[in-house]
Amino acid sequence: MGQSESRKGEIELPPGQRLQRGWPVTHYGPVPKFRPERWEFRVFGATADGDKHCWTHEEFTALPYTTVVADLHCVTKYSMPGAEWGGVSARTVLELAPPAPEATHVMVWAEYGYSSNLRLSDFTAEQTIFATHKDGELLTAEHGFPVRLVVPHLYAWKGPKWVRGVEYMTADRRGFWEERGYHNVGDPWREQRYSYQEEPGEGPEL
Ligand SMILES: Nc1nc2c(c(=O)[nH]1)N[C@H]1C(S)=C(S)[C@@H](COP(=O)(O)O)O[C@H]1N2
Ligand SMILES: [Mo]
Repeated sequence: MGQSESRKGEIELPPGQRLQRGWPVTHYGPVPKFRPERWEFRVFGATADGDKHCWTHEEFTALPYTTVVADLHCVTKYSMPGAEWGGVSARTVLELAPPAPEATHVMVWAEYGYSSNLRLSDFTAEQTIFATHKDGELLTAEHGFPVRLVVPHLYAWKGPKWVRGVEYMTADRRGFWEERGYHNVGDPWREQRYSYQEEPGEGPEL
């Protein structure tokens, strides 16, 4: 049963969202070319041991594989229900490359400098996953191959496609869309779409 299905079998969507058939492609800028020999997944910033942790593509795809069924909610008001995302749980990354106790937020970095910030509590959520697959198939280039983040309980811009790294932070900082007018937290169930809706404490000063 997908997250979007209620016990009565109805699809429940966050306020203001409508169902989307198929899987549209939504992003800013070009689709990056994957170069396996240059690719690495890097965890840096406020790590527990103060070191940077890097995985090659081969190493990253050898990490424990898990699946999560979740919906994707785009802030432009469409939702794609019930996808099965497969890949590496954020919790696995946190275990293998733990943050320092002072870390409170993360910045997830993607190709071309796209980024999105998350509270550490959103990143450590059970369903947060670095997806390599959708519905059992490898992601296509336009959907984020080789790795995209999926944070099911937040709007989809919080999940960068073409992820290259995670920065542990000891204070919050805005990512790409969060700097450009989107809400710092981005909870679709509370319809946190735009930064002007932010309550005190929900984001760094603009
Ligand atoms: N690197 C990168 N990731 C991104 C974006 C982007 O512009 N660049 N757009 C986000 C937005 S707004 C959405 S709705 C989803 C769309 O994912 P899809 O194209 O696989 O449907 O990707 C997110 N991840
Ligand atoms: Mo989006």
